[in-house]
Amino acid sequence: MDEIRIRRLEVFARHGNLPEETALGQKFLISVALQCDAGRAGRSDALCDSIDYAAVSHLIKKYTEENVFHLLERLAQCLADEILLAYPAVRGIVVEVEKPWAPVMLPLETVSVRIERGWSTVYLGIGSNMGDKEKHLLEAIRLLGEDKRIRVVSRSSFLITKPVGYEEQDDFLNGAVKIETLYSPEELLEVIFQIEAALKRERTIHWGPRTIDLDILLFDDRIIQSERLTVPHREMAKRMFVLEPLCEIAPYAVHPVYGKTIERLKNELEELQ
Ligand code: A4P
Ligand code: MG
Repeated sequence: MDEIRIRRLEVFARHGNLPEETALGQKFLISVALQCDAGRAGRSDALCDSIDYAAVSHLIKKYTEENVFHLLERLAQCLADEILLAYPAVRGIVVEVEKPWAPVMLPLETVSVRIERGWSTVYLGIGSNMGDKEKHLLEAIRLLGEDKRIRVVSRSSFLITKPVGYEEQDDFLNGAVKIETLYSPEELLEVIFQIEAALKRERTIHWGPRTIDLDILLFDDRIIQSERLTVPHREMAKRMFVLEPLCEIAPYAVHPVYGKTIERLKNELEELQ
């Protein structure tokens, strides 16, 4: 991907863990690489088609001067967030913050923190089988879109499906949603729990009736297995109520464990049924 770079912008600010650092201030050198598509501006020669590095430099200077943090990690994270939210065309960013006068009492050139952040592409499965099911699905999507760190890109149509697993319950309404997010997978899971709580989901019967269920199906091409999270969703390849809506919006997304497209997984499941 193309990059626009700002190298070692000098800012005098007060970040640091020691009282002297916050009282006296010191020099910080800030570098960023903005990942974006420079092709359009390359053809049009118009600044409105690109990202104005002067404006970004001023944003960095103002933000760094006006805030005070203990850690360089925090400053780097906040700068990444500020820029990614202010410039939707920036897909990803590398931020490096150097502190050449860090009070280490040793002859070093500089200390620094370098981070990479960006928008991840995520597919969510959504389902409801209680009350006004369509309203619950639409409300969940609305709440996702209200979060500034989430952009809802598209959604499938909603399908009526027979319950799988615990069968003594009402039919489901299922769909799939494509989002872009600045959250990590664990953070996104927290957001999902909050949305489920807001829609009064109660965890009673496993695989049982629910006003809303949100599952992370795919998160970029990542494979995650932690205590709280398995991505891609463990059951997705066996479930037509997941593959059918997902195939509608992402037929060529690839399941990173099986190395197959969603369309192919769906066709294979159809043959088994
Ligand atoms: N968890 C692990 N990985 C993930 C992930 N990728 N996305 C953990 C979301 N959560 C994940 O989920 C239990 C725990 O899974 C969470 O605490 C999280 O840490 P839950 O939503 O609380 O419980 P659940 O939904 O009852 O269980 P589970 O295993 O998530 O069930 P599923 O897979 O969501 O299936 N039939 C039809 N036709 N349509 C449906 O939508 N849904 C289910 C539930 C069963 N039958 C259905 C449908
Ligand atoms: Mg679930």
